Amino acid sequence: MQVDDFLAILGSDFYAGVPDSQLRPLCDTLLARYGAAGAHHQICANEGNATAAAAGYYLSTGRVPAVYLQNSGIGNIVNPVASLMNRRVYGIPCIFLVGWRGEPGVKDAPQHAFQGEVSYSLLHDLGMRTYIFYRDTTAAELKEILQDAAGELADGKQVALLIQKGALQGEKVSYHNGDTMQRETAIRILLQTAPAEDVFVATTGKASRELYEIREQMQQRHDHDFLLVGSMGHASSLAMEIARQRPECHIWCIDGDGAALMHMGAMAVLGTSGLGNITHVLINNGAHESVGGQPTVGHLIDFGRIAAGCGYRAVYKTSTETDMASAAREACTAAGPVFLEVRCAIGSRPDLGRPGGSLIEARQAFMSTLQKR
Ligand SMILES: Cc1ncc(C[n+]2csc(CCOP(=O)(O)OP(=O)(O)O)c2C)c(N)n1
Repeated sequence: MQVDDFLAILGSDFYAGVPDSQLRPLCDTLLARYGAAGAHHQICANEGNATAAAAGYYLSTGRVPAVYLQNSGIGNIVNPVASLMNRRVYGIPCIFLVGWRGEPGVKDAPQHAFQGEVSYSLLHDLGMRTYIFYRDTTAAELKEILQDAAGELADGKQVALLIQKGALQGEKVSYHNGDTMQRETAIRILLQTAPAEDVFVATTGKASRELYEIREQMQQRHDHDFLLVGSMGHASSLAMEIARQRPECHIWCIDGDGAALMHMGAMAVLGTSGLGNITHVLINNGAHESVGGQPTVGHLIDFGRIAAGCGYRAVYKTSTETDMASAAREACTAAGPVFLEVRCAIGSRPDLGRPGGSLIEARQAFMSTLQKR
């Protein structure tokens, strides 16, 4: 279905969410119509925040809001759905539009398999009447779904549409910022600068895929890298604990601005950890590049000052290849926790691959690297 028709039938006039590649036509259309932050649309730092923003909209207007998310974000909505919106609490109606990655029977990356399998039951267990929006759902069928949902919403309940891959269509928008360095270039410079024995933890999305491919190109093994293929926003916490348990290793955490914002409290805990052997590299393209490039607030805030305020002992910022190499060299010897912000363009190679092989084997290889030290 064309996204314009979908939105016309849905009829909500407030949308909050976190972008998703499968919901890209919806995200792009909302951005084109309403911008990233306003009275009709708000891109949020995480899906739980989006749920709370939707609740605020309902409280102020009495109208039913919609929240959009990839099913990976269901975990983030559990708390505000169960303890704020639920009918036994405040009874706040809301429509959840959930991109269905890892739908059983549809080929997808391993981190989506289990999440895809349990999405329907998780939404159901959260008390939401859940409808599947298929690739061939018609306008008449969507209207019927919404008629059925209206009773639930009027009763202060929430409903969900679990949206199949390819079910929404629309014009793709491409996003740009004023920066020029590619994220892949920045990651390559890091690998060329860091001593070979250093360990890397990389965030969800294309940063991990690029790290994997650069290792292939450099004919290096993958056993010094841990890729957070899922669990967006948690790379720095995982890296922090490796740094603490393995003080003889230097850990580089390659993070994204969207991911860091998603659980920004992690920076306060890492920054005050006193760990000397960790460098938190924030690739800041001001966008959710991996799912289409929709904006974050990453270019509207000062991460360096936030990091300094959170206790990081050294803070660097770069946007050029030359600066990047010298900042990375300094980070190798500075007492940590070190924070290195790297301003990057929005973009990636169209032929970027995905890590091959078993994730369990990758985990075992990584653990042996840590245990050998
Ligand atoms: C909890 C959760 N919400 C949403 C997603 C979908 N998702 C995967 S990568 C990504 C964007 C990450 O943005 P950023 O950290 O800025 O990195 P970039 O892609 O720009 O390199 C999103 C939204 C996810 N994997 N998990």
